Amino acid sequence: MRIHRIDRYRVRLPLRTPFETSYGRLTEKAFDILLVTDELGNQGMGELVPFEQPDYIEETIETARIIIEKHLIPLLKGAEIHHPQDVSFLFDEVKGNQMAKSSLETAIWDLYAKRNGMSLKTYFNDTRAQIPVGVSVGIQTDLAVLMDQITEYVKQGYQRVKLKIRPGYDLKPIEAIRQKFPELSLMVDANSAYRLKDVPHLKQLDKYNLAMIEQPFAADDFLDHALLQKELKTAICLDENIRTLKDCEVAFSLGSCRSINLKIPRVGGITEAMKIVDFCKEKELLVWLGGMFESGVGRALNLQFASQKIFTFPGDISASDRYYYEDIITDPFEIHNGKISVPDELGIGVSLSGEILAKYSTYETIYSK
Ligand code: OSB
Ligand code: MG
Repeated sequence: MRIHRIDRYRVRLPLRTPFETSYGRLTEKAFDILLVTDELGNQGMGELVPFEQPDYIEETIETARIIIEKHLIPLLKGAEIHHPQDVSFLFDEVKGNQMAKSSLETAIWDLYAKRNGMSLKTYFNDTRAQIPVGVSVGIQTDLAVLMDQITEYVKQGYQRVKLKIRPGYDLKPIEAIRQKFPELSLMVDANSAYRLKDVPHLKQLDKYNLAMIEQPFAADDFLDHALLQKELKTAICLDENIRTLKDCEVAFSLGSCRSINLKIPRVGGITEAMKIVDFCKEKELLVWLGGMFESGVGRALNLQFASQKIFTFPGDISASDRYYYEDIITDPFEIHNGKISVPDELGIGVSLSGEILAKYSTYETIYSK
Protein backbone atom coordinates (compact mmCIF):
# COMPACT_ATOMS: atom_id res chain seq x y z
CA MET A 1 0.00 0.00 0.00
CA ARG A 2 0.96 3.63 -0.45
CA ILE A 3 0.09 6.65 1.68
CA HIS A 4 -1.77 9.28 -0.36
CA ARG A 5 -2.99 11.68 2.28
CA ILE A 6 -2.63 12.60 5.95
CA ASP A 7 -5.10 14.77 7.86
CA ARG A 8 -4.92 16.02 11.41
CA TYR A 9 -7.38 17.00 14.12
CA ARG A 10 -5.79 19.16 16.83
CA VAL A 11 -7.88 18.53 19.92
CA ARG A 12 -8.07 20.03 23.43
CA LEU A 13 -10.28 18.16 25.88
CA PRO A 14 -10.95 19.47 29.41
CA LEU A 15 -10.31 16.92 32.19
CA ARG A 16 -13.03 16.10 34.69
CA THR A 17 -10.55 16.57 37.56
CA PRO A 18 -7.07 18.13 37.39
CA PHE A 19 -4.31 15.47 37.42
CA GLU A 20 -1.29 16.26 39.55
CA THR A 21 2.02 14.37 39.47
CA SER A 22 5.43 14.98 41.09
CA TYR A 23 6.29 17.26 38.14
CA GLY A 24 3.13 19.20 37.33
CA ARG A 25 -0.60 19.64 37.04
CA LEU A 26 -2.79 18.88 34.01
CA THR A 27 -6.25 20.43 33.61
CA GLU A 28 -6.80 19.85 29.91
CA LYS A 29 -5.26 17.31 27.49
CA ALA A 30 -4.00 18.52 24.12
CA PHE A 31 -3.50 15.80 21.51
CA ASP A 32 -3.70 15.25 17.75
CA ILE A 33 -5.54 12.57 15.83
CA LEU A 34 -3.80 11.68 12.56
CA LEU A 35 -5.85 10.19 9.73
CA VAL A 36 -3.75 8.29 7.20
CA THR A 37 -5.34 7.40 3.85
CA ASP A 38 -4.03 4.81 1.36
CA GLU A 39 -4.29 4.70 -2.47
CA LEU A 40 -7.62 2.85 -2.23
CA GLY A 41 -9.22 5.33 0.17
CA ASN A 42 -8.87 3.14 3.31
CA GLN A 43 -8.20 5.21 6.41
CA GLY A 44 -6.37 4.52 9.67
CA MET A 45 -6.09 6.70 12.78
CA GLY A 46 -3.40 7.28 15.35
CA GLU A 47 -3.11 9.50 18.41
CA LEU A 48 -0.22 11.86 19.10
CA VAL A 49 0.06 11.76 22.90
CA PRO A 50 2.95 13.93 24.25
CA PHE A 51 2.18 16.67 26.73
CA GLU A 52 2.67 20.38 26.08
CA GLN A 53 5.54 20.60 28.59
CA PRO A 54 8.70 18.43 28.38
CA ASP A 55 8.29 17.36 32.00
CA TYR A 56 7.30 13.69 31.69
CA ILE A 57 9.84 12.94 28.95
CA GLU A 58 11.55 15.29 26.48
CA GLU A 59 9.04 15.11 23.63
CA THR A 60 6.29 17.72 23.51
CA ILE A 61 3.29 17.90 21.21
CA GLU A 62 4.95 20.78 19.31
CA THR A 63 8.32 19.06 18.83
CA ALA A 64 6.46 15.94 17.69
CA ARG A 65 4.50 17.91 15.07
CA ILE A 66 7.77 19.23 13.62
CA ILE A 67 9.31 15.74 13.52
CA ILE A 68 6.17 14.36 11.84
CA GLU A 69 5.90 17.06 9.18
CA LYS A 70 9.60 17.64 8.42
CA HIS A 71 11.12 14.21 8.92
CA LEU A 72 8.63 11.31 9.12
CA ILE A 73 6.09 12.15 6.41
CA PRO A 74 8.91 12.63 3.83
CA LEU A 75 10.02 9.05 4.60
CA LEU A 76 6.51 7.77 3.82
CA LYS A 77 6.28 9.66 0.50
CA GLY A 78 6.31 7.17 -2.37
CA ALA A 79 7.19 4.24 -0.09
CA GLU A 80 5.57 0.89 -0.87
CA ILE A 81 4.46 -0.48 2.50
CA HIS A 82 3.87 -4.25 2.56
CA HIS A 83 3.42 -4.48 6.31
CA PRO A 84 3.20 -1.90 9.15
CA GLN A 85 6.52 -3.21 10.47
CA ASP A 86 8.10 -1.68 7.34
CA VAL A 87 7.19 1.74 8.78
CA SER A 88 9.23 1.07 11.87
CA PHE A 89 12.27 0.30 9.63
CA LEU A 90 11.64 3.38 7.46
CA PHE A 91 11.58 5.62 10.56
CA ASP A 92 14.81 4.16 11.94
CA GLU A 93 16.98 6.93 10.51
CA VAL A 94 15.18 9.49 12.70
CA LYS A 95 16.62 9.14 16.20
CA GLY A 96 14.36 9.04 19.24
CA ASN A 97 11.06 10.93 18.97
CA GLN A 98 9.15 7.73 19.69
CA MET A 99 5.75 9.36 20.30
CA ALA A 100 5.88 11.18 16.96
CA LYS A 101 6.77 7.89 15.22
CA SER A 102 4.09 5.97 17.10
CA SER A 103 1.27 8.28 15.98
CA LEU A 104 1.94 7.37 12.33
CA GLU A 105 3.05 3.76 12.86
CA THR A 106 -0.08 2.89 14.86
CA ALA A 107 -2.32 4.71 12.34
CA ILE A 108 -0.77 2.52 9.62
CA TRP A 109 -1.43 -0.65 11.70
CA ASP A 110 -5.07 0.46 11.97
CA LEU A 111 -5.16 1.17 8.23
CA TYR A 112 -3.56 -2.22 7.43
CA ALA A 113 -6.05 -4.13 9.59
CA LYS A 114 -9.00 -2.27 8.05
CA ARG A 115 -7.67 -2.83 4.53
CA ASN A 116 -7.53 -6.57 5.28
CA GLY A 117 -10.99 -6.60 6.89
CA MET A 118 -9.58 -7.55 10.31
CA SER A 119 -9.74 -6.38 13.91
CA LEU A 120 -6.29 -5.24 15.05
CA LYS A 121 -6.16 -7.88 17.83
CA THR A 122 -6.08 -10.67 15.23
CA TYR A 123 -2.40 -9.75 14.68
CA PHE A 124 -1.56 -10.53 18.32
CA ASN A 125 -1.26 -13.88 20.17
CA ASP A 126 -3.70 -15.32 22.71
CA THR A 127 -6.21 -12.50 23.15
CA ARG A 128 -9.23 -12.02 25.42
CA ALA A 129 -12.55 -10.19 24.87
CA GLN A 130 -12.34 -8.17 28.13
CA ILE A 131 -9.37 -7.03 30.13
CA PRO A 132 -8.92 -6.19 33.83
CA VAL A 133 -8.18 -2.50 34.36
CA GLY A 134 -6.71 -0.19 36.99
CA VAL A 135 -6.73 3.53 37.70
CA SER A 136 -3.96 6.06 38.28
CA VAL A 137 -4.77 8.60 40.99
CA GLY A 138 -3.13 12.04 41.00
CA ILE A 139 -1.56 13.80 43.97
CA GLN A 140 -4.28 15.14 46.27
CA THR A 141 -2.85 16.72 49.40
CA ASP A 142 -6.25 16.82 51.12
CA LEU A 143 -6.31 13.22 52.38
CA ALA A 144 -10.08 13.21 52.90
CA VAL A 145 -10.58 14.09 49.22
CA LEU A 146 -8.02 11.45 48.20
CA MET A 147 -9.81 8.77 50.19
CA ASP A 148 -13.18 9.76 48.66
CA GLN A 149 -11.69 9.47 45.16
CA ILE A 150 -10.17 6.06 45.82
CA THR A 151 -13.32 4.78 47.51
CA GLU A 152 -15.31 5.81 44.44
CA TYR A 153 -12.87 4.10 42.04
CA VAL A 154 -12.93 0.90 44.11
CA LYS A 155 -16.74 1.05 44.05
CA GLN A 156 -16.63 1.40 40.26
CA GLY A 157 -14.65 -1.86 40.16
CA TYR A 158 -11.08 -0.79 39.34
CA GLN A 159 -8.88 -3.81 40.09
CA ARG A 160 -5.70 -1.91 40.95
CA VAL A 161 -4.92 1.59 42.17
CA LYS A 162 -1.75 3.52 41.34
CA LEU A 163 -1.01 6.47 43.59
CA LYS A 164 1.22 9.30 42.39
CA ILE A 165 3.79 10.20 45.06
CA ARG A 166 6.63 12.71 45.58
CA PRO A 167 9.00 13.53 48.45
CA GLY A 168 6.84 14.81 51.32
CA TYR A 169 3.73 13.07 49.95
CA ASP A 170 4.27 9.33 50.25
CA LEU A 171 4.11 7.46 53.59
CA LYS A 172 1.06 9.34 54.92
CA PRO A 173 -1.32 8.83 51.99
CA ILE A 174 -0.11 5.23 51.51
CA GLU A 175 -0.71 4.53 55.21
CA ALA A 176 -4.23 6.01 54.96
CA ILE A 177 -5.12 3.91 51.91
CA ARG A 178 -3.73 0.73 53.47
CA GLN A 179 -5.74 1.27 56.64
CA LYS A 180 -9.02 1.50 54.76
CA PHE A 181 -8.15 -1.01 52.00
CA PRO A 182 -5.73 -3.62 53.41
CA GLU A 183 -6.26 -6.03 50.49
CA LEU A 184 -6.36 -3.54 47.60
CA SER A 185 -3.84 -4.10 44.80
CA LEU A 186 -1.92 -0.85 45.31
CA MET A 187 1.20 0.60 43.70
CA VAL A 188 2.90 4.01 43.60
CA ASP A 189 4.47 6.12 40.82
CA ALA A 190 7.07 8.82 41.59
CA ASN A 191 7.73 10.05 38.02
CA SER A 192 11.48 10.42 38.75
CA ALA A 193 11.10 12.57 41.88
CA TYR A 194 13.59 10.83 44.23
CA ARG A 195 17.40 10.67 44.38
CA LEU A 196 19.91 8.11 45.60
CA LYS A 197 20.05 9.80 49.03
CA ASP A 198 16.37 8.80 49.47
CA VAL A 199 17.14 5.03 49.52
CA PRO A 200 16.70 4.72 53.33
CA HIS A 201 13.40 6.57 53.10
CA LEU A 202 12.17 4.48 50.16
CA LYS A 203 12.99 1.26 52.06
CA GLN A 204 10.11 2.16 54.40
CA LEU A 205 7.70 1.51 51.50
CA ASP A 206 8.43 -2.22 51.80
CA LYS A 207 6.03 -2.54 54.72
CA TYR A 208 2.90 -1.59 52.72
CA ASN A 209 2.65 -4.66 50.48
CA LEU A 210 2.78 -2.55 47.32
CA ALA A 211 2.53 -4.33 43.96
CA MET A 212 5.44 -2.19 42.74
CA ILE A 213 7.13 1.23 42.90
CA GLU A 214 7.18 2.94 39.49
CA GLN A 215 10.05 5.16 38.35
CA PRO A 216 11.49 6.46 41.63
CA PHE A 217 14.68 7.85 40.00
CA ALA A 218 15.66 9.83 36.91
CA ALA A 219 14.27 9.00 33.48
CA ASP A 220 17.71 8.02 32.13
CA ASP A 221 19.07 6.25 35.20
CA PHE A 222 19.61 2.49 35.30
CA LEU A 223 22.39 2.29 37.92
CA ASP A 224 20.70 3.92 40.91
CA HIS A 225 17.54 1.94 40.18
CA ALA A 226 19.63 -1.26 40.28
CA LEU A 227 21.12 -0.22 43.65
CA LEU A 228 17.67 0.51 45.04
CA GLN A 229 16.19 -2.75 43.71
CA LYS A 230 18.86 -4.67 45.64
CA GLU A 231 17.78 -2.89 48.84
CA LEU A 232 14.03 -3.34 48.32
CA LYS A 233 11.72 -6.34 48.62
CA THR A 234 9.10 -4.48 46.56
CA ALA A 235 9.50 -4.68 42.77
CA ILE A 236 10.64 -1.57 40.91
CA CYS A 237 8.80 -0.81 37.67
CA LEU A 238 10.41 1.36 34.98
CA ASP A 239 8.31 3.73 32.84
CA GLU A 240 10.19 6.83 31.57
CA ASN A 241 13.42 4.83 31.01
CA ILE A 242 11.91 2.39 28.54
CA ARG A 243 12.04 3.70 24.94
CA THR A 244 13.40 0.61 23.16
CA LEU A 245 13.93 -3.13 23.51
CA LYS A 246 17.57 -2.29 24.28
CA ASP A 247 16.48 -0.34 27.37
CA CYS A 248 14.69 -3.47 28.60
CA GLU A 249 17.83 -5.55 27.99
CA VAL A 250 19.94 -3.05 29.96
CA ALA A 251 17.41 -2.90 32.82
CA PHE A 252 17.21 -6.69 32.96
CA SER A 253 20.96 -7.28 32.91
CA LEU A 254 21.67 -4.62 35.56
CA GLY A 255 18.71 -5.66 37.72
CA SER A 256 17.22 -2.13 37.58
CA CYS A 257 13.64 -3.39 37.80
CA ARG A 258 11.39 -6.45 37.94
CA SER A 259 8.51 -4.89 36.00
CA ILE A 260 8.01 -2.83 32.84
CA ASN A 261 5.29 -0.24 32.27
CA LEU A 262 4.89 -0.57 28.49
CA LYS A 263 3.38 2.40 26.69
CA ILE A 264 3.08 1.88 22.94
CA PRO A 265 3.74 5.58 22.11
CA ARG A 266 6.80 5.79 24.40
CA VAL A 267 8.47 2.93 22.46
CA GLY A 268 7.64 4.24 18.96
CA GLY A 269 4.70 2.01 18.12
CA ILE A 270 3.41 -1.55 17.95
CA THR A 271 6.44 -3.09 16.23
CA GLU A 272 8.83 -2.27 19.12
CA ALA A 273 6.11 -2.96 21.71
CA MET A 274 5.74 -6.53 20.35
CA LYS A 275 9.50 -7.12 20.67
CA ILE A 276 9.41 -5.88 24.27
CA VAL A 277 6.51 -8.20 25.11
CA ASP A 278 8.49 -11.17 23.71
CA PHE A 279 11.57 -10.17 25.71
CA CYS A 280 9.61 -9.77 28.97
CA LYS A 281 7.98 -13.16 28.42
CA GLU A 282 11.37 -14.81 27.92
CA LYS A 283 12.99 -13.10 30.94
CA GLU A 284 9.92 -13.33 33.20
CA LEU A 285 9.76 -9.58 33.68
CA LEU A 286 6.22 -8.51 34.61
CA VAL A 287 5.01 -6.37 31.69
CA TRP A 288 1.79 -4.35 31.84
CA LEU A 289 0.21 -1.61 29.76
CA GLY A 290 0.51 2.03 30.85
CA GLY A 291 -1.35 5.09 29.60
CA MET A 292 -0.89 8.71 28.54
CA PHE A 293 -4.39 10.08 29.25
CA GLU A 294 -5.34 8.97 25.75
CA SER A 295 -8.66 9.81 24.13
CA GLY A 296 -10.84 7.00 22.79
CA VAL A 297 -8.50 6.52 19.79
CA GLY A 298 -5.32 5.81 21.78
CA ARG A 299 -7.39 3.96 24.38
CA ALA A 300 -8.83 1.64 21.70
CA LEU A 301 -5.29 0.90 20.50
CA ASN A 302 -4.19 0.17 24.09
CA LEU A 303 -7.16 -2.18 24.59
CA GLN A 304 -6.41 -4.08 21.37
CA PHE A 305 -2.80 -4.56 22.45
CA ALA A 306 -3.60 -5.32 26.11
CA SER A 307 -6.04 -8.02 24.99
CA GLN A 308 -2.98 -10.32 24.87
CA LYS A 309 -3.17 -12.78 27.77
CA ILE A 310 0.34 -11.88 28.92
CA PHE A 311 -1.13 -8.62 30.33
CA THR A 312 -2.42 -10.18 33.56
CA PHE A 313 -1.62 -7.10 35.71
CA PRO A 314 -4.40 -4.47 35.30
CA GLY A 315 -3.26 -1.61 33.05
CA ASP A 316 -3.61 2.17 33.33
CA ILE A 317 -6.54 1.87 30.94
CA SER A 318 -9.54 3.42 32.64
CA ALA A 319 -13.03 4.18 31.35
CA SER A 320 -13.50 7.33 29.23
CA ASP A 321 -15.40 9.06 32.06
CA ARG A 322 -12.43 8.73 34.44
CA TYR A 323 -10.69 11.34 32.26
CA TYR A 324 -13.17 13.31 30.16
CA TYR A 325 -16.69 14.72 30.23
CA GLU A 326 -16.97 13.80 26.56
CA ASP A 327 -14.74 11.45 24.56
CA ILE A 328 -14.21 11.97 20.82
CA ILE A 329 -15.50 8.50 19.84
CA THR A 330 -19.11 7.46 19.24
CA ASP A 331 -19.07 4.74 21.95
CA PRO A 332 -17.01 5.81 24.98
CA PHE A 333 -15.37 3.02 27.01
CA GLU A 334 -17.10 1.81 30.17
CA ILE A 335 -15.96 -0.37 33.03
CA HIS A 336 -18.07 -3.41 33.98
CA ASN A 337 -17.04 -5.80 36.77
CA GLY A 338 -13.53 -4.31 36.76
CA LYS A 339 -13.08 -4.93 33.03
CA ILE A 340 -13.29 -3.03 29.75
CA SER A 341 -14.36 -4.81 26.55
CA VAL A 342 -12.04 -4.84 23.55
CA PRO A 343 -13.87 -3.57 20.43
CA ASP A 344 -14.49 -6.18 17.70
CA GLU A 345 -14.95 -3.80 14.76
CA LEU A 346 -12.27 -3.39 12.08
CA GLY A 347 -8.84 -2.05 13.04
CA ILE A 348 -8.72 -0.41 16.47
CA GLY A 349 -12.51 -0.73 16.43
CA VAL A 350 -13.79 2.78 17.18
CA SER A 351 -15.33 5.65 15.15
CA LEU A 352 -14.85 9.38 15.63
CA SER A 353 -17.76 11.56 16.72
CA GLY A 354 -17.91 14.47 14.26
CA GLU A 355 -20.21 16.36 16.61
CA ILE A 356 -17.84 16.21 19.58
CA LEU A 357 -14.74 16.90 17.47
CA ALA A 358 -16.45 20.01 16.09
CA LYS A 359 -16.62 21.37 19.65
CA TYR A 360 -13.02 20.68 20.66
CA SER A 361 -10.81 20.58 17.55
CA THR A 362 -9.52 22.13 14.37
CA TYR A 363 -8.88 20.13 11.19
CA GLU A 364 -6.24 20.40 8.47
CA THR A 365 -4.60 18.34 5.73
CA ILE A 366 -0.86 18.01 6.37
CA TYR A 367 0.08 15.84 3.37
CA SER A 368 -1.50 15.18 0.02
CA LYS A 369 0.11 13.26 -2.85
O1 OSB B 1 3.67 8.13 34.71
O2 OSB B 1 2.33 6.61 34.00
C1 OSB B 1 2.62 7.80 34.14
C2 OSB B 1 -0.27 9.95 32.97
C3 OSB B 1 0.40 10.89 32.27
C4 OSB B 1 1.77 10.84 32.20
C5 OSB B 1 2.46 9.85 32.85
C6 OSB B 1 1.79 8.88 33.55
C7 OSB B 1 0.40 8.95 33.64
C8 OSB B 1 -0.41 8.04 34.43
C9 OSB B 1 -1.85 7.84 34.06
O3 OSB B 1 0.00 7.49 35.43
C10 OSB B 1 -2.04 6.90 32.93
C11 OSB B 1 -3.43 6.90 32.39
O4 OSB B 1 -4.39 6.62 33.13
O5 OSB B 1 -3.59 7.16 31.17
MG1 MG C 1 4.63 6.38 35.27
